[in-house]
Amino acid sequence: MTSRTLIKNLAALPDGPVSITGWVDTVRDQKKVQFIILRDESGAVQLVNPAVRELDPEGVSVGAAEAFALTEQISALSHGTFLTVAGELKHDERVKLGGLEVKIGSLDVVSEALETPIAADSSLDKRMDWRFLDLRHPKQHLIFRVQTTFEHALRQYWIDNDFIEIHTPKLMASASESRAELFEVGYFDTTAYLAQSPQFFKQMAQPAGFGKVFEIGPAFRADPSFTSRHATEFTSIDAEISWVDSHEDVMRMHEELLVAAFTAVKAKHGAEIAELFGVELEVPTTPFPRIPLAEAKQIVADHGYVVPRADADMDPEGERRISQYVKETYGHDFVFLTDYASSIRPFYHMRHADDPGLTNSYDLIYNGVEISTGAQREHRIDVLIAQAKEKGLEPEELGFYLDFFRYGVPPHGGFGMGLARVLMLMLDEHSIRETTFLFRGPARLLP
Ligand code: AMO
Repeated sequence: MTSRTLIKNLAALPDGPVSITGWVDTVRDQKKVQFIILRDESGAVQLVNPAVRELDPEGVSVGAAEAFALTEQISALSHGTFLTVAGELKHDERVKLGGLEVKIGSLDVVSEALETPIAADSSLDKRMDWRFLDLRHPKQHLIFRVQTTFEHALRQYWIDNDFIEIHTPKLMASASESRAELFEVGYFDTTAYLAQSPQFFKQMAQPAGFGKVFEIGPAFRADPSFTSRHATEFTSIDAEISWVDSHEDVMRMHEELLVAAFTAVKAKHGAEIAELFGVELEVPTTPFPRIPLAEAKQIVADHGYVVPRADADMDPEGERRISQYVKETYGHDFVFLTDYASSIRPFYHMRHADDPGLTNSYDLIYNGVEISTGAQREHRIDVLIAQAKEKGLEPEELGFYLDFFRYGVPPHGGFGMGLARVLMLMLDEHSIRETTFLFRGPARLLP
């Protein structure tokens, strides 16, 4: 391995020799002095070199040729070039960037960069074409550091609460959600489908006696929409727990989990998020407000917006408005919309015992956008088959899934939550393209 000191660790070192690596952010090539701002994954530092513009004609001054060559080398450096640098660290309060500077002794160009094809004001689409360069900025790095901390905190919560982590197959023989959004792939002499969610398999862990399970993994939807919140491949955060009395138990776990994850993100990155995104991250309080969907639609109607279809889900504008109402009324960024009509929920959602028109289910809205769907599942095989048939599904199509309910299964429920959506809303970004490492959409399979 190349021996190097991370730039963020320079501050703690005494003045003296250091070796650092990174890429050129900027070069300020002045007559008498040259400055390079060098970046690595941990930060940025100013490098300095007293410029020697002409070779000493007598050749008497020791090192003059080397000093001249170094000046020429720095003048030729392009933005994005990767370097190793050996030099002398000097703490100096006058230096704006971190109060220190490295006087360059020698510099090796490890990999030279062509002129960058993107600028800060390039379109999002162009930035996506050059995503590896687009990602080279502190703001983008922070998104994925936040993602790392967020996922780690989710896992920690689940480990502390006796969950088992599962990895379910992404090649399936049938749909797990609606048949409309299925990707087909050739699979030897038959057809396979990319998993739209781990729904069936996380439920399978229930008759397997696992109790509580989670998965963070890819999900695929052949959804042709070009909105800021839809991708054809996304990372889904899923959990499923046994012995729930209703969706209320799922919501309680869900909100506790989010509090744990937001607490961790705020503790580790709160100051940087405020600085780079201008967002004062709020850790939500529990319980999150809960509003039945029908009531939520009435509330937004009373405030002047009628959700276009009375028999459908909230539309994006409705979600935005109910969030705004919840923020003004309860001071909360999250709201569970509950008790969706059976007509707009999948066959596997349990229905109310006293009103089969409603389900034990919810959507979680955060800062105006749906981030999650959860529910108690129907575990009684005869009811499950009847509900599937009502939705036009034949039991033969669901063969293996239905077997899960024939050999003993506890009541259970869970949720699925889109990782990129949570990050987008947490950081007040405008598209999940910004909070996905490499976005996949109907018109994007590259890079
Ligand atoms: P649902 O289909 O609502 O529910 O998906 C759950 C969450 O996944 C995210 N999501 C998406 N993110 C980006 N692009 C998409 N095309 C996309 N589709 C969904 C959203 C959404 O809220 N099996 C159920 C969950 C469950 O009941 O456990 C399911 O998949 O954040």
